[in-house]
Amino acid sequence: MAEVRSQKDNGNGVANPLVLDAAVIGAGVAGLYQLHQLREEGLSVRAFDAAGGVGGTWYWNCYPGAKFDSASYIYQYLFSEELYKGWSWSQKFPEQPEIESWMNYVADTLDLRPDIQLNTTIKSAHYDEDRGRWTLTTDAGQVIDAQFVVSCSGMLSAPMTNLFEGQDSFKGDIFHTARWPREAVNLKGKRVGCIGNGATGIQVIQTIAPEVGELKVFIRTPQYVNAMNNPQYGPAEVEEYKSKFEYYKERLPHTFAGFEFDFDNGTWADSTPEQRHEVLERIWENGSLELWTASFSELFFDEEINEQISEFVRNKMRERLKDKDLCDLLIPTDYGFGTHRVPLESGYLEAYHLPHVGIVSVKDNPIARITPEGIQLTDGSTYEFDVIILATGFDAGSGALTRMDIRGRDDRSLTEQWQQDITTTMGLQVHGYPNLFLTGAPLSPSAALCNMTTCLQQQTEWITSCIKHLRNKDLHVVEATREAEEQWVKHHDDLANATLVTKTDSWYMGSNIEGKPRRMLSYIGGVGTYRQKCSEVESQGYPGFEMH
Ligand code: NA7
Repeated sequence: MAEVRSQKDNGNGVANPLVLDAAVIGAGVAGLYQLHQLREEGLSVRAFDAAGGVGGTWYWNCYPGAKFDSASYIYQYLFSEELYKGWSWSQKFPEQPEIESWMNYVADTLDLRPDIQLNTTIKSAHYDEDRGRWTLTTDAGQVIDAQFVVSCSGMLSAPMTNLFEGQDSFKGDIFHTARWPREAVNLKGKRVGCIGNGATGIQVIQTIAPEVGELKVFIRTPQYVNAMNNPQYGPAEVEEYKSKFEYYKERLPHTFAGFEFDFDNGTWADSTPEQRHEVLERIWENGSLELWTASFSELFFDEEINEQISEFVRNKMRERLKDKDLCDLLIPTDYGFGTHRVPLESGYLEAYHLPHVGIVSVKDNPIARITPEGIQLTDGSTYEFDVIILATGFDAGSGALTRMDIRGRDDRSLTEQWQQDITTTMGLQVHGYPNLFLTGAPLSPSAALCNMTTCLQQQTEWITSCIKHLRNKDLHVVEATREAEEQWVKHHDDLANATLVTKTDSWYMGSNIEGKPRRMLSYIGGVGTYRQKCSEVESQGYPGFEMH
């Protein structure tokens, strides 16, 4: 482990900064592995995280029912067989406490804790061109002087917590799902209002419905849902998936979305109606994200085919919903299946059959404000609650970065720049911000369309190789060129604009945030293709990245 120094003056007039080769922002899936890799390379490195523990998403999202939508055996680090096999999952889609424990297992097994600083929010990061180094400041006023900054701050880590007028006046408890209290919250018998029915809201609703006294769900946009098939794992199942370690390691990085499945069913166009039906039914029974990310790729491009697959899902939902009113409120008709994130669920639809659970449609009558007693709609109608749950999502992809004051060359501000347009070079760097590397950032698959561990491992490994390359050549600064960025943005947009995803409003397009530039956040060329493009850049000596 390289020594971390503190020196009197960093040459920038700051006394006693913590001097590092690399500062990693975040100690979640990406941050832990990035820290490990850079440390192995002999860099002095420290990871900083606002949370009180490691895990990132899996630390913060401790709301009732939080769980994986990726199978546990692939939401894994695959660089170490020992690490992979040293942990045994209890089921296919485990819940947050088990996932957080696994992240702690990773931190302990790799002995990362000495180089992780928790309860620390990075407030700003400013680049000094003369010195080729970054100065970071924390919420506690600590100053860090680092040659490299790697943001592992997460693509869904900036929660939309303050959305409604009057929120502070509410007399009961109000919780955003991503800021759920660490201590248990007693909802038994309480009157609960839940705003939001995305992947998060669905997990909360199906979990708390049986125990609360009353639950009203405020729905603006209904969701296509896919029933989860979640078997428990005993020793035989664990042994079975562990025996496939090499297979997953080879397979996952090269599929469309970093899962074990891919578009291997032929095309819709070339299949008979019977074959299509067989494929959809078989995949449906698997109860995973396969229907979305590995059934027929035309789903993303062809409106007619998308409509037929959407109708297949609608029919599955109709079979479970008992009355027409519920079908009208819960089954989407005005956008296509898979054009935004498809949630998995377990009993979500059935929760609405409980007599104390109801839906308030806020599509045409939006929420106006939160009052001391509850939620008031635009037409003046009010609903009284003891607890309000905000399952209202995130400023995705860019929010974690724009909430920091990041300034690159010539004092340019990333926050201001991304108010105009959100661009990156392969999601790994932004022109004008030398030695700043990104993970889980816009214009890469890890901004959304990926089994996150697959993509974050690839990105952090690319970053490590790039830093290693620089050091081997005795170079100090790397920056994506303007031309490379423009080319990447064009390539990204050409692919995105050919899809139906751009026609649907959601966080995938940034349209959940007022004033956010509308653009597809995630690269949709596929995880395998993206990886190949990144590898080419690396093997060709980093064309498009200026080094000195
Ligand atoms: P999402 O998917 O962004 O869902 C947020 C939900 O909150 C969604 O149903 C929104 O309705 C709803 N929302 C947000 N603002 C309002 C207002 N003002 N009024 C009514 N309803 C509102 O976030 P999640 O946390 O569920 O999921 C994020 C990702 O985490 C998920 O995709 C997985 O990858 C993990 P809308 O659809 O905008 O009409």
